[in-house]
Amino acid sequence: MGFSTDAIHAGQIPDPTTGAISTPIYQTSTYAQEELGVNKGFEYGRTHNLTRQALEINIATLEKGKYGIAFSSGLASIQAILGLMKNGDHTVVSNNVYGGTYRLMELIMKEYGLDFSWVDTSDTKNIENAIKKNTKIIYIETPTNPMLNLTDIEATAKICKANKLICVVDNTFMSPYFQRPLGLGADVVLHSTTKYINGHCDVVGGMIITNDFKIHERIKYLQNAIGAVPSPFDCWLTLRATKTLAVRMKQHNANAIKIAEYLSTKFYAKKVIYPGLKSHPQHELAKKQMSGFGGMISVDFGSLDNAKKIINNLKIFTLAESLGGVESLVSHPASMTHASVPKVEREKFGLTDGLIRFSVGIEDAEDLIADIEQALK
Ligand code: P1T
Repeated sequence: MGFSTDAIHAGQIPDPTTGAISTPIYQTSTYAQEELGVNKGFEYGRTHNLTRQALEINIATLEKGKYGIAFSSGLASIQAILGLMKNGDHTVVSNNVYGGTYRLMELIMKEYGLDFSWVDTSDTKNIENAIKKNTKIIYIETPTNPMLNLTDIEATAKICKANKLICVVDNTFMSPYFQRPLGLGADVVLHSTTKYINGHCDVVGGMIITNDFKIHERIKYLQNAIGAVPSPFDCWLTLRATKTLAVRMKQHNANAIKIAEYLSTKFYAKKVIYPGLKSHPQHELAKKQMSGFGGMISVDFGSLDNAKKIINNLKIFTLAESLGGVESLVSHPASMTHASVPKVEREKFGLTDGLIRFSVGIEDAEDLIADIEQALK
């Protein structure tokens, strides 16, 4: 089936009683059991929920994966992935990832005996060089948040196969509409569904997708054992949102191309970073492994002072954490999403105090450009 047909139909469970076309919100914490040891396969809300199951099948289908496992946030899904490791195991990670991912790995899980190496994975030689005897996982975010660096997924997956490692890809910035890492050889894909997949800034959620039965079994076990599950209502909202994922992504992409090209002509913008621009050092890789360039643009305006002035003067772009919603947002990564990454580490990969991140929404591009134009003035 095509992407939109799957998005609208995969995993949808019509109400068995009435045939309601919208998957019901099974808002229950537990299930009546007929007698001791006899039930309908549903025992407790943390373990089983049909609205959640519908969402898991839906998103797994969009990623062309067999299994989807839903979580109450993107970070909860990353925590579950780290549950594939044991005390003393090592992971190689992209040096630029979402700040919360860095915080969870380096500032929390390290204290529990997990080891991490932070390398520039845009050059896959750095990945090979960082592999140790105790390495278990190669974890890449591509494109990265907020520098939009790409990692070659196919090449990384090959390195993982050769070294018997698990290849994990955070696909949040592209969504399955523009990039499907499992088809390129990755073992595990994860999403902060808070972003493009839900796309309306009204749900926090996460999802893990895999084709590997053993990984699925372990993650499913952790989902129940740790208990960071999404509510039935959040699952229903996200399920409703995936139906329009294709149309939203096309519009995010079309708007972002126009805005990135506009910003590239502006003298104040020291550096405009967008994978769809020919000036992006990995534009060719972007064309190879993605079918679009997405809605995220990062721009270095040279100083904190310039960044502040522009952010404070934007009217349609709202200053807020998060991204990927229909409404355009702007953020200052150094003081917001990446504040837990030490300044010296941030600046190593170009995340300066003058950097602004635009999450381009699906409003009219002319209005968004006019908004930036008046803020620059
Ligand atoms: O916020 P949460 O749903 O827990 O997802 C965490 C996460 C994981 N991966 C990526 C690439 C992300 O961007 C995020 C969350 N990012 C933001 C909140 C942000 O504003 O960048």
